[in-house]
Amino acid sequence: MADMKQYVQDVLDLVKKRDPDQEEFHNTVKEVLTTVVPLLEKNPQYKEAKILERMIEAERIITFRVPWQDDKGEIQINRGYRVQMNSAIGPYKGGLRFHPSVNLSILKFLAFEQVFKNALTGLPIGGGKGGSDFDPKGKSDNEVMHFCQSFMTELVRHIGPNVDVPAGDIGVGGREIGYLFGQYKRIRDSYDAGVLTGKGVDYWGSLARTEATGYGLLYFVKNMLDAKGIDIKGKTVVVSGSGNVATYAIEKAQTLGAKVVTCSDSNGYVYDPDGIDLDAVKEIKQVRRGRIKEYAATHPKAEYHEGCKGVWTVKCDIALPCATQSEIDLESAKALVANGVQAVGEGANMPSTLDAIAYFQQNKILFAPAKAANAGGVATSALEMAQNSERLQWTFEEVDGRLNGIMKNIYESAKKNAEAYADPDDLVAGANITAFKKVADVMMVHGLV
Ligand code: NDP
Ligand code: 2IT
Repeated sequence: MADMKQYVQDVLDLVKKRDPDQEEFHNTVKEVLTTVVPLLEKNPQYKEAKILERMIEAERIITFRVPWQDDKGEIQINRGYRVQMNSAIGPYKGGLRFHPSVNLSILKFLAFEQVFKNALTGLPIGGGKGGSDFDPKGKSDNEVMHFCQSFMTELVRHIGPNVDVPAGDIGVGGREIGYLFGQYKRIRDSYDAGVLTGKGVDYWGSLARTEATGYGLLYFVKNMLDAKGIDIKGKTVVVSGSGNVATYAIEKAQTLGAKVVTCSDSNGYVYDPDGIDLDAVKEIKQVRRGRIKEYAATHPKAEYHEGCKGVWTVKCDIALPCATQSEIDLESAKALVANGVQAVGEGANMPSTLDAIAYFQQNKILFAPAKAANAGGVATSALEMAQNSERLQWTFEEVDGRLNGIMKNIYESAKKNAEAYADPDDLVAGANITAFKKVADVMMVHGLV
């Protein structure tokens, strides 16, 4: 054990030495590598083949200039990226994030997570991620379109249905995917529908893709609770975010009979003791593209609080972080545990810091890690690719049924490997070991590439 622990430490030191300023990337690599030590012990061939050193180095990283003109005629320059992390088990697959905070560290962390998440789905997709420091907030449709067209004019040469298949993430939804696809099609002069996922259902998008990440999160959490004999019905749930993942997590939680009392955006959160009125949230966020503060104006019993961190001080049985990375730090984890939280399910990518995860685990809180719990979105993207290949569209029920089955499989495989290699309830280790083994074994088969 000491030998492999040292090997992992050496690789972590290497990651830090090469890119000292990439903290988000360091953290995700640390989370994965420290939990796979027992697997490395049993499989010394991975060390001999330097699998870890290969996994931490992206196969390719592209950065590019994105020039565009705003509505005032002023020239704007953003930076675009695509991190093609690992293509062992399929074409690179993963979302695009448009947010001012985007940088290489964040995209490398997201791409690294994506490699293992995608392996967990059991579907043939490798891992990648991309995006830009463009801020869609406050921009007109026209400005968003011009930005997307310029972004795709460069990205087009790096992607394709069998090469790299982007989709949405923060700041990239149906509107952006539409503009990106239109420009791709125009430049390529070819209807390569499978080059992007999250498309509209009238142009080869999959039914249930919009709902998939949030629904999948609840399917996973339900599996985790069922195994402990806990009924989700009647439970109080705290959700952060009010975007794609949060909205459909709230929807499915409510369908399953839970009471969701919060949602948030980057300015603050609303607490509604009657349970969140999801139609109102959809109207504010999806139709008006407004701020969650507006909810309180039409719901007199609801309270709006400035600052998003306070959401974790609301008493609940289940917490579902669905906004962004590092939103639950140790202090927030302590507040949740002190208030009696029973389960945490990560809808966002890496929403809990490493010390927050450790605190949940020490306190025996059921913990559903992001790369397992939010894999329903990308799994359904892979189902969209399958539908595009056969030029057919499956029904909502067909896609949703498959999603439910995929989430059950992910839960069961993570649980099985937690039992075999770690603490039987440690789904972080279980998910990492399941995914790592699959990717590492295929990399071994492919030889030194
Ligand atoms: P959206 O852009 O639809 O929504 C993001 C939500 O999170 C908004 O409410 C936004 O508020 C809030 N948010 C964003 N950044 C911050 C921040 N720095 N601090 C506080 N709140 C913030 O994105 P998604 O719902 O698609 O993504 C949410 C999370 O889920 C991300 O971590 C993403 O990587 C992950 N994810 C998404 C998947 C998908 O299919 N879309 C699949 C798997 C994971 P505001 O409007 O103020 O910015
Ligand atoms: O983080 C994620 O898994 C996503 N943003 C979805 C990626 C995808 O290709 O559907």
